[in-house]
Amino acid sequence: MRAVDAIMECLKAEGVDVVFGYPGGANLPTYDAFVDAGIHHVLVRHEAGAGHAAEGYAKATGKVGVAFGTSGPGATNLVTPIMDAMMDSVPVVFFTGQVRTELLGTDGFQEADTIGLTMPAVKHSFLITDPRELPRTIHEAFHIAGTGRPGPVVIDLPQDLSKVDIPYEPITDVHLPGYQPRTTGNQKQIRQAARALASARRPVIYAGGGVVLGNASEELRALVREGGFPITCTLMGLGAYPAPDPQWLGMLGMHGTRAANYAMDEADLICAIGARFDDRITGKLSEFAPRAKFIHIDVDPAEISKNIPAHIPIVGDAKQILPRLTDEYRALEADRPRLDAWWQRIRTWQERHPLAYEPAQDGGIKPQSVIEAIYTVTGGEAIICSDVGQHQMWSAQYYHYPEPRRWINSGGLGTMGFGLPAAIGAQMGDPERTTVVVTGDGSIQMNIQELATIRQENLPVKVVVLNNGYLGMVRQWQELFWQERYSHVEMNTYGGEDAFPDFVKLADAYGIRGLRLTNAETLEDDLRAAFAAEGPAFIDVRVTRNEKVYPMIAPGEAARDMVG
Ligand SMILES: Cc1ncc(C[n+]2csc(CCOP(=O)(O)OP(=O)(O)O)c2C)c(N)n1
Repeated sequence: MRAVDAIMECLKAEGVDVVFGYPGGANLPTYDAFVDAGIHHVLVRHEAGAGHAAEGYAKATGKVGVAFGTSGPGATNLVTPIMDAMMDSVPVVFFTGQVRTELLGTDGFQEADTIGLTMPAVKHSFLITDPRELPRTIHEAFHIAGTGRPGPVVIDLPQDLSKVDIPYEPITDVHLPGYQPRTTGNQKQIRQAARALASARRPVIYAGGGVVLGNASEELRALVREGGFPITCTLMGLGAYPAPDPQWLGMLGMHGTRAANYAMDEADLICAIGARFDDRITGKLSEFAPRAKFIHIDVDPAEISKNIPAHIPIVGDAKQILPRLTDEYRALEADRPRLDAWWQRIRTWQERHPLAYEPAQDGGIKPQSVIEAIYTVTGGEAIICSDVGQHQMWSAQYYHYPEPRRWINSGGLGTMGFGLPAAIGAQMGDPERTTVVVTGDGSIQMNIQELATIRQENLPVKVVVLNNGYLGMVRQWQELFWQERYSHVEMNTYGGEDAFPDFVKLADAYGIRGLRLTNAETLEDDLRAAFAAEGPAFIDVRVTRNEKVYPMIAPGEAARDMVG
């Protein structure tokens, strides 16, 4: 069988039902194989779209996403999603075409050193030199991408090798002696952690994206409820614990709630699960949680004590460790009233500092109110795919995620242009659920061409642009930290009729229903109608222009010094 046909067989054996990609000279043989493969291939309009769509699919389903691109510019266009998948631990296998082997290293047409270019951004990569190795390599790639700490794997396939005939047999067992993720966790350390939790007076559970990736949300809930602990999640962890819930403090970090950040500041014990103490969480590291001891549970040993020294490290899979931690804790029969004073303190912060914003004076639409309206209209049941900027932070603050995998965003790399293609993947992975893109007028223009993909696949994705005419998040920083010296952040001058592009017309050009919302009073009804109509929709919401995301830990400051 041709090597390229073997690729298709391997994909089917891995249970792949949809892939995203873009053809070119170097991967032409692979595209020939798609003709007969019976695999749903989605033709995106830019390879970055393929990579982010594969990420969105993986984030929504928990399965391994797949993206294809050709050599040279196709592969370099995949570099951003590869890095994005690395930063957010997203399992994606990227297939790149490569020039013929005799041309390797000659600066041949459309040649790029894909393995070299992506080396620091992958979990693993393979350059195929013997096509007979291809099937095994593909199964190994899926195994590596999806197990342990998930991540991107690149398979670079020279064009000539992809055309030869190879023997093909399905490979069911993958055995990689050098790759054995530790999953079970050390029982002694788990017991030690339970004891620490049982004696702490001001404990906080701090959950990250690892809980979502590890499908450990139920197990997290059990521990939090058993101990009556306060819980906060990172941006990546939203939905790991249901919001709103009395034990939920809201998100922590730069734009987290005061209650969550103050609780971390005063905690005597922090139990971090699948979280990496990112600088957006800790603020000034030397002043982060100065009174706390740390339990750190993570499947990746390299994360433990990377930023914060862990007193009780536990390497392993949260799904396996948390039930054992809960059992050990239960056996200790800790007395609950021990936490009464702590909860009283937390409740005071919550009452004093709820998430809130000023209503608009002039009848304009506040961006936060758009997120609240989306929450109401979708009953909290949608998948929200956000881009990067203020709208992302408002989507994190004002939409209350009841379940994991409903909140899809580029957390680590912070990639503008992520939201729309990610929604393509999410919608295909979970077709029954309403998928909403919340984006900004800046971010949407980074991958707006994927509207054509949405049209072609007839996906009922709803795109909501919080159009403030600015690169709002950058504007906010210039306003707060650069003495209002606004440098290149104004995207258009709406207020008059000269707003550009005209998103409604643009949507129309792509064959998608476009509408503009300017009336705060009818906002919710307008959104309800737009969401209820069949098919995709592109909704340009003109929001108040100078709004800021609050509260905020200023860069380099300590959490207790939050502003706003
Ligand atoms: C690819 C990329 N380039 C630049 C940035 C830096 N950046 C972060 S937020 C932001 C502004 C985003 O503006 P917009 O999408 O309009 O959203 P808003 O903040 O106004 O809600 C920029 C430029 C980025 N995150 N990604």
